Amino acid sequence: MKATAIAHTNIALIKYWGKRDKTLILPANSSLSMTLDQFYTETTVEWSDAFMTDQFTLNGSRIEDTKVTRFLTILRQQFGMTEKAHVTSTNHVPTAAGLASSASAFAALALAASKAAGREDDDETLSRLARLGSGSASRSIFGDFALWQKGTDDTGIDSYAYPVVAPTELDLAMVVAVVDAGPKKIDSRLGMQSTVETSPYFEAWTATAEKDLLTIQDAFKANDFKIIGETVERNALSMHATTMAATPPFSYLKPASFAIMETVHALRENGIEAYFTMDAGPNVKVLCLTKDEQQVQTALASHTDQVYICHPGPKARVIAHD
Ligand code: 2P0
Repeated sequence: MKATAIAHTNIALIKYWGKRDKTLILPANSSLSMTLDQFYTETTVEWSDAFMTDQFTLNGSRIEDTKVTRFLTILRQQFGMTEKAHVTSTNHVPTAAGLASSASAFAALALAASKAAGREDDDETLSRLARLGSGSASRSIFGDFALWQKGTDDTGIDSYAYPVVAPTELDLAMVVAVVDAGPKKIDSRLGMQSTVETSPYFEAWTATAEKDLLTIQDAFKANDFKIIGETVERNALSMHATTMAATPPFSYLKPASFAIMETVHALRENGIEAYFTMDAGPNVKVLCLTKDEQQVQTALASHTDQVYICHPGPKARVIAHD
């Protein structure tokens, strides 16, 4: 009753921002992501009726994590089990870089928990399970590029991710610039909720995101990197605009984030196709072609000494089981 799984982080090119159901983690809009090769979580789950309580150890320290506790309860319901779990996770990300992600964490946990329970869940089922832990985790079940369809059913049965064919003629890279000096970020779950409840731009955001998703899928098929990049950048800024109009207003972006955005624009003016995106924190991720990745890295290195070149990464996988 024990298994170990690895899942990689993913970065949304078209963002998930806002839920239509908080309990089932059903999104207001569909999203599309790239899984990264560099950053991942490795998680071991053991189920046993000899355990009195669930236990969670992260990076070597025992901790209480309400999201993990809640998720284990959901998994027991889904699996029809009563056993408690001991969970051990290690995040393989640079320390204190703000890159540890609930996406890789809950995807690895869902897969390890399922395998340890002796199940053979398919990827669609695993994606739905991971979604119940954290929305973006639904996409980390898959490698390369994944689309999380929002679904329309109230039960969540049709809200899961699936793989998207990568642009066949483009070798994409994502260069991550870490800007993590500021105070603790606003939790993405709370930030999202505040946006849904108070931002007058929220409705416009969901409509825009659905359009951006169609645009980027067409651009993937057409191998049109300019359209892909412009859509990614516009979508990210649209998401961040919703937070600035919330009550109280807030932003995840810092002066250093804006400085890096300027650098990305300067790269484009010099003929290097590079486009930025930002999530629930100040780090900036820059989408470019692999032929330009070194030049992008050099440009970003003038802002921070933590710059990582990433490529499309593998799908979640079991690496050991009883
Ligand atoms: C995304 N983010 O699509 C978006 C863009 C942050 C900005 O998914 O409440 O941790 O656990 O479903 O997945 C971060 O939110 O939120 C996120 P929950 P999650 O990647």
